[in-house]
Amino acid sequence: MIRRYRRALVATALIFAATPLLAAPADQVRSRIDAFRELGASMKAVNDAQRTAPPQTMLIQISARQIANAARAMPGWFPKGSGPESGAKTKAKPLIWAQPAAFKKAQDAFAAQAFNFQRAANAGNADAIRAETAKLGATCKGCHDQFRAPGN
Ligand code: ASC
Repeated sequence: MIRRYRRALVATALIFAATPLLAAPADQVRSRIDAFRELGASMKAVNDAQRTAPPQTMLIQISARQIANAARAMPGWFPKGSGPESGAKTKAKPLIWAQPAAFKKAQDAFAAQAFNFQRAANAGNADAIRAETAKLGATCKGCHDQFRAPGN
């Protein structure tokens, strides 16, 4: 039974495996920009939620989860070929693909801090949340300074 369909199964598996490679660079850039826009909205929510008295801890916790999920997914947001050489309009610098170890280090720093931040958010201490938020913003900036062309 399986034997009969093996060829079709293998072909289907290959198509699925190759799907990221088949996505057009313009679509990859679009998805990346959308994902970072969402991440920026979560960061804004975190900052806004701390401007009220008392701070809106539950909103911070929900945003922290979104930020942590973005950090987990982010390594997949920069497929080879989705840089400016694709012709798509992107602020992602070629350095991302030229120095993958340095880029990974910056992404890992963000992810580690996203998880620290989430832990602080869930613990609910306003001062600790504030301190971890500042550190989180610094890891965003660390990556932008090195790997993102200036401007909004
Ligand atoms: C944020 C955000 C960033 C960083 C950066 C820190 O809240 O969206 O990209 O902090 O502005 O300098």
